[in-house]
Amino acid sequence: MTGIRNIVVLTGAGISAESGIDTFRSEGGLWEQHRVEDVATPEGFARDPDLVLRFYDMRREAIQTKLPNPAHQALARLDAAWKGELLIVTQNVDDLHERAGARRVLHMHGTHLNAWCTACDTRSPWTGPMIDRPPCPSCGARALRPDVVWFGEMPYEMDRIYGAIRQADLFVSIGTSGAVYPAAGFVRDARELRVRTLELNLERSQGSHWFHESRQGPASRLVPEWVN
Ligand code: BJW
Repeated sequence: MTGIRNIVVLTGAGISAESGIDTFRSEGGLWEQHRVEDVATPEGFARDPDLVLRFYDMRREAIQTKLPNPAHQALARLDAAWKGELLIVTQNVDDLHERAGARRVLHMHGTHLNAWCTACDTRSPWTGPMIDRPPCPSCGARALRPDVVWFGEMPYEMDRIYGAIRQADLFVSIGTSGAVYPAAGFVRDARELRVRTLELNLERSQGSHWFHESRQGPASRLVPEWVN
């Protein structure tokens, strides 16, 4: 990676697919089994909290049985070795980047492993179910929800992400369909700033044509090939 000092890596569900975690928009993916409006919007949660809490309880339990794959491990190696700036911006709510050993990770769509108390606005580490309406560890209110970003809500740490893209020499997108904004727009933001862009995805995505280079294949092969 000659001439590259600062890197922003965006990851999506495709990087965790080979760890056995369902993607959203692939055949048989989560959005074929559940209506987005029902389980991934604040309105859906207000209408039927039990449905939403069950959906997230099931996924929270499942991710804890999964393991990082060679793509997460390769990014963790890059994170440990890279002397310049590096930011791994993940849309994923699993913790497989961290469990592989990566440190410079930002969860723009939140995490399964936090509960957010809508009464006192505190986030607490959480691994168990929420369906039985447990009290908030901070204030005791029974007002917990998954700490994830639903449609219509503002993704986390956008200023930090745009700041990192402005400083970047290279933007790499891994395992994301490019269907969900604002993440889907990062490649165009990067191009406007004359940042080099690379896509690693199983197939061509909705945004492939925006990248300087797009490589197709499984993340477990493409990411180690790119990092090494
Ligand atoms: C592999 C692989 C392997 C498989 N190896 N690859 C009209 C125009 C523009 C925007 C909007 C619009 N109408 C509404 C909006 C806004 C809306 C939006 O984008 N809607 C679109 C549907 C059009 N966005 C929002 O509401 C966001 N908030 C917002 O915009 O706030 C205002 C704002 C404006 C400007 C700046 C800042 C803020 C919030 C979006 C929240 C998304 N939430 C979810 C759920 C999170 C919690 C949970 O997990 O349940 O996030 S939805 C879901 O999609 C999840 C994901 O992070 C996200 C992206 O999915 P991802 O990761 O790309 O997965 P897939 O399944 O789509 O793709 C997987 C890819 O991997 C595929 O390409 C496969 O081929 C590939 N793959 N195996 C390599 N082995």
